[in-house]
Amino acid sequence: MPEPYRVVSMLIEAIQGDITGLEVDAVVNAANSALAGGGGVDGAIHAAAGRYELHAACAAIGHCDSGDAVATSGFRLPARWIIHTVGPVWHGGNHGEEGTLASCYRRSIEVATELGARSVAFPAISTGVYGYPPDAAARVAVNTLRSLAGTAVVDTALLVAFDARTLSIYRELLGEG
Ligand code: AR6
Repeated sequence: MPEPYRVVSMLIEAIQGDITGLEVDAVVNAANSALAGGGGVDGAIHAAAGRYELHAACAAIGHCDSGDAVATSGFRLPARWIIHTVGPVWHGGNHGEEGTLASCYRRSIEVATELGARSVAFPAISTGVYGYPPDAAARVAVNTLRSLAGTAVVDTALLVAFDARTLSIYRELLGEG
């Protein structure tokens, strides 16, 4: 019989800052399906982790579907692992965007659990280049993470806002507003 996971609660906290500097077990990257690197948080993570090493690790994996997640080493980041997830491109909200975004958070926590990561930091997936409205995306993030509390070894999920507006949306949803 496998050991049951013992952690019964997951702290969900919002902070503002640059995700690349965080001392957590894993940072989540808002990647693209080709895992090819890009702008936004993906560009920042590649630059901070080491472009050459991270590009090679991503190329070895090759692909990640929207809503799925894969892991690499964190290389030069303080974080031990990078969990690459691919958010939905916003097409107005009637194209399965919410389900795909929820899947990003769920799969990232599942991958973190497989790795044994206890603290995981998430950027506001899809809310930059991919155009997902920040308030709707934040609701999906908070609701999905809350629904996963008790199922994972992850005991701390950090929602990392890059800007003050996103931070205030998270705070309000978390009841800290
Ligand atoms: N730390 C934390 N959050 C950040 C940082 C950072 N260093 N830099 C940006 N953000 P985006 P997406 C925030 O565009 O919408 C890439 O080219 C940013 O303010 O990075 O999922 C990929 O390769 C925003 O709130 O990701 C894909 O092609 C959030 O991170 C595509 O963009 C997400 O914005 C993915 O687009």
